[in-house]
Amino acid sequence: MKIIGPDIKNMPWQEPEKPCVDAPIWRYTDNPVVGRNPLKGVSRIFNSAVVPFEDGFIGVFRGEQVNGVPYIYLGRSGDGVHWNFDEEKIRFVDENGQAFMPRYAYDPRLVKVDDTYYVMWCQDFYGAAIGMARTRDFKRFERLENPFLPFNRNAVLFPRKVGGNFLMLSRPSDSGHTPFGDIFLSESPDLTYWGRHRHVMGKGEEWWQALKIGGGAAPIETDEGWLLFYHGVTSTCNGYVYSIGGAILDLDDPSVVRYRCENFLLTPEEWYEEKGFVPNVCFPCATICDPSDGRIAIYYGAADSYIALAFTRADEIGDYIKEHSRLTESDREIGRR
Ligand code: BMA
Repeated sequence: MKIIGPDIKNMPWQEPEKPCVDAPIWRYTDNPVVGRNPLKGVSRIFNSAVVPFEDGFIGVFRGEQVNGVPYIYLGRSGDGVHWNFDEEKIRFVDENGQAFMPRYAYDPRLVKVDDTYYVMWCQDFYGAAIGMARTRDFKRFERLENPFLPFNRNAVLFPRKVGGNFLMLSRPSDSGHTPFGDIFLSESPDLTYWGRHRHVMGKGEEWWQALKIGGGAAPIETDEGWLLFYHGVTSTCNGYVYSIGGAILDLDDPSVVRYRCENFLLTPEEWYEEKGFVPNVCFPCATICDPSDGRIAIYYGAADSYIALAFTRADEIGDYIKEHSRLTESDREIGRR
């Protein structure tokens, strides 16, 4: 499996210390890369997204303020591992330059399409819904119309248009802790009007993803389809457990799932995943990839308290997903009823 996109030579990377027992994915040995109380007024940073920018990396970070309200903070890094955060949260403006701040904002994703960077997050729009903004320079962040009606979460744009339209995955939900949820796909010619909604994949038949799923990192374009790292959730007597799953969507019609791994790729095992504000959460929000040799770094929120990094290679993870693929009827269909 070959990744399609610009080479990123200086991406964060570490070879595995020992061979992987199951899925070919391994954690960074110095995890977590962002710890507690990272900023004055912010107790935890987690569930955040990064992209290559200029000579290094830049990202939008979910910062849980000490009053409990989450907002999005900008962070910069030379190596993708050590991060410096702006002390002030990102202040959005509307198209006329007037302040247009959401009441709260969390779980941001960050995706470059052509020469523009788009931020999507979850916010209050009379209940949990998707907010969206664009920037070219990471100085001015212009709010766009909210793409979807409430309630919805986990929106993530594809890194290029398909068939002339922007594509976005999202997970319709309720306004609470949502004990259900499938991934859907929507199209837009202009990022204002969204339609042609399609069902992509439902909660899985396997226990680890049997409650709900949600789009994670932006899909990675490969010669075999869109490689998607998503989160799958199960419900236990002691609460939800969030694991990372993998699927490959059709390149031309991503509402069709080509392969979907029946095994989780990563599940809470380390102290920073099992112990924290919300225990047992691995929540992927971004990847950085180097197409020249297939290296992939996955950024994931851990236990709603930290940011952690895991690594894999496109050909190895692609083979693992294909070898362990188990599709349902709703995965195979185009998702229109
Ligand atoms: C989800 C979101 C995520 C969070 C997860 C586990 O509903 O709120 O931000 O990581 O729950 O608490």
